[in-house]
Amino acid sequence: MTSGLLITLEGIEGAGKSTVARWVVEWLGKHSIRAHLTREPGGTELAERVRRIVLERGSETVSATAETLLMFAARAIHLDNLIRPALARGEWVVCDRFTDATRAYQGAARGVDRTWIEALARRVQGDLEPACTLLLDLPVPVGLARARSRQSGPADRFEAETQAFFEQVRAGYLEQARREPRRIHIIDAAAALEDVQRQVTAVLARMAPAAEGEA
Ligand code: T5A
Repeated sequence: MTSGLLITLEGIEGAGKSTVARWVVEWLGKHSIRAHLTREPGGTELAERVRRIVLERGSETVSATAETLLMFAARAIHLDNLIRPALARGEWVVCDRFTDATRAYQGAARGVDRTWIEALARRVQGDLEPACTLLLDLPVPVGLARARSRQSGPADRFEAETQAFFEQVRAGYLEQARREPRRIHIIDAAAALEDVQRQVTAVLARMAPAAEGEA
């Protein structure tokens, strides 16, 4: 049996990751590829509990170091219990955020040492890397306006951050895309949803042989 592929979606708040991730799973299904939709931090019952811990705004300080360790703890649980088993069964996994988020948020924006992040990534992931990453890129004010327009409860620890913080996150993502242009595909996410879907289709069609010629 061939092993499945891991596709990740990245971007700042409100870029449209969740919307596009759902659409990617549907698109793959139409091309006879069974894919799991999941997210980070979270994705399994235990990892979702870690998500609540790392996102909630409580009275205690959560340092950038603690935040990084919690992200990788959730990732290790997610990999062991959902991602690796699915890939081993030959299924695809579509994940809303993965290690590039740690590089952008904890690395570029919080200033956590890049070498340490890469060492943790190697420890937790081994040689598993996404086959393809869709970086939904858009100006920060546009993303924040979209995110705020559909926000229901109080802001979490990240949603409460400043525009300057998210500019650093965006710059971190774009820098990562420059480092890995073959894996990370920059999608213009400020465009209308249909246009975003067209851009994503062009990438997916190169990965899913059954859909050749559709791009
Ligand atoms: N985090 C995560 C880290 O710091 N380090 C890590 O390692 C990881 C894994 C939670 C937080 O965790 C941090 C980063 C995050 O702050 P999250 O749950 O993914 O991560 O949270 P958000 O990014 O806040 O998710 P959002 O729901 O805000 O953003 P999405 O998923 O990008 O946006 P989506 O799809 O919900 O769309 C937002 C709105 O825009 C509309 C949608 O309909 C929706 O209303 N929309 C569009 N409108 C116009 N045109 C388009 N093209 C549109 N696409 C979507």
